[in-house]
Amino acid sequence: MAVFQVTTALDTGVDNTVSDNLNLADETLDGGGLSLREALLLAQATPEADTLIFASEPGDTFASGGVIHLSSTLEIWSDVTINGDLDGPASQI
Ligand SMILES: [Ca+2]
Ligand SMILES: [Ca+2]
Repeated sequence: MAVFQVTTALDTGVDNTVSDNLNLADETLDGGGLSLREALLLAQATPEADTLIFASEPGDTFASGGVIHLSSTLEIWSDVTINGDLDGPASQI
């Protein structure tokens, strides 16, 4: 299982696409960081179940929550957990 950390709320331009070689470093370094779409596509390219988390330390994109405006539908076709609960299960965030 791999964990992919989403670091940008962008879903446009190069953050809306992944290259054919599906390389984490390439997708992290293009555009504003690793987008939800990039992380999802990378996760779905692995044979095992993976988890997506969101960068939420102080100073990170999602430190105070955040909204990702998707430019098109996200399709999920493999076992991926999207953990968008930034501060644990006791809150409503
Ligand atoms: Ca990117
Ligand atoms: Ca990209």
